Amino acid sequence: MTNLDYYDISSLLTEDQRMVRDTVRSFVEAEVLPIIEQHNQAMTFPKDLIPKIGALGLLGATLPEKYGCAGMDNIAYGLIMQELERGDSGIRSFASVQGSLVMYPIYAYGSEEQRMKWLPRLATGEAVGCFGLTEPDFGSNPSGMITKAKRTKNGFVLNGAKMWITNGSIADVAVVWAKLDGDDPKDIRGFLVEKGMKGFTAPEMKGKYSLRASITSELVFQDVELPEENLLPNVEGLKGPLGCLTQARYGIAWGAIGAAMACYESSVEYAKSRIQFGKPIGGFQLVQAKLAEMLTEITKAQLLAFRLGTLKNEGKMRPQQVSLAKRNNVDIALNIARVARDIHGANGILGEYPIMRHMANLESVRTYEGTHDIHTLVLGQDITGISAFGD
Ligand code: TGC
Ligand code: FAD
Repeated sequence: MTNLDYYDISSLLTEDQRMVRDTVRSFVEAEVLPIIEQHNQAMTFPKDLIPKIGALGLLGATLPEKYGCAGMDNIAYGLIMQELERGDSGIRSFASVQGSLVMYPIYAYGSEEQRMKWLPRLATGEAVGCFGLTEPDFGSNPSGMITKAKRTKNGFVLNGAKMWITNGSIADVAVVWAKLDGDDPKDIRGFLVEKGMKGFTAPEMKGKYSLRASITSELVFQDVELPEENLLPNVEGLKGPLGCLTQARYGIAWGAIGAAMACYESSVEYAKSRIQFGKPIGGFQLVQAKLAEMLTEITKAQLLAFRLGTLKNEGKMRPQQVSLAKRNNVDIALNIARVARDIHGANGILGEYPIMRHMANLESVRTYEGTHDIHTLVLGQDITGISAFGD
């Protein structure tokens, strides 16, 4: 493990944080790694893991104990994401969506009744949630969304469609963002759409080469009637969904390090044992340079995530800092996965090694939660004060 903690970040962690990390690591080794490749090949999500992840307190882990959550700090939460994604990005995605994109908005923008109704069940995994922001024609630019809610005598009627929704077809509750009455981004509101509501369907999307052990669905709303109490009352405008994305992107900045660590670990082991030209390939300078580069980038990403977590714990973290970390850490993880594939030679394309699965997963991670280039432009705006978006 020393190699994967080159700057001894462990010594900066509290005992509780180390315990959380090690517990999740053991869980992933015992419960995720033995089954994940099978699910990846079959394109199925290991639903049996949901109650186990819930029982460990990993869902909505930073939210208060009053709602059945673990009340952890943000570094512990980051370490959870790192260790889950060391197993598979799909498992981390499940937990990210449930915690940061479903439980967080219910907690931050919901009524006390909504919190009490949903949070304890979402924390144990008894209920599953999904987050519907992206539409077929509005991905990077969610402000243009056309899903509409209209006010009626008893509440609202919802029409529209969302696409690329993680956990969609297994969700008991969908946090759905729609424009209420008007057509301006300030009209965007959050609604809780429940499984079984008339006019609501969630067909699963098939044929993915990435995040295959994760459920991705469409959400279709045809005159879905929602009672008044299913509106999230405490936020209006695009800052509602973007506020959730800040939470989830923070977790991804940590999670991507886990995928990179898995690829690096496998590469070191492979380089030490694979013999060519009469010696281990790890004895060749070109291979050593690749490993040195991987370790350097992982170490930089770990320091970045740790500092970001400290800022978040102090309430000082800015969304732009999250953009920098998500952008960098996913980028280096994907590059590391590609180099790892190269080091493994032909074996690198086999499911026997975790490389190709991580590499394919990271292609999605680079796109979702704001594409690499969208985060470049967020930083560009922060640096220059000039927005590259819109007119
Ligand atoms: P803009 O005018 O900049 O902002 C509108 C309002 O939002 C506020 N804001 C934020 N608030 C919190 N966190 C952030 N990160 C925020 N960014 C902006 C902003 O202050 C403003 O507030 P107010 O009070 O003035 O109204 O908005 P824009 O329309 O110019 O858009 C900016 C842009 C392009 C950065 C944004 O639209 C964006 O981030 N686009 C990317 C979309 C995206 O990330 N979608 C993700 C969908 S969910 C997903 O992918 C889940 S995958 C999960 C998994 O499986 O793990
Ligand atoms: P587009 O926005 O069409 O972008 C295409 C390309 O154009 C990208 O390279 C982008 O960077 C570039 N581009 C766009 N605008 C600009 C610009 N202004 N300047 C320069 N380049 C630009 N969404 C949800 O709401 N909930 C989920 O749970 C969810 N889960 C997902 C799971 C998976 C597996 C995937 C793949 C996606 C998921 N998404 C989810 C959707 C994801 O957030 C979007 O795919 C993402 O926001 C990008 O949107 P898009 O795919 O429509 O690409």
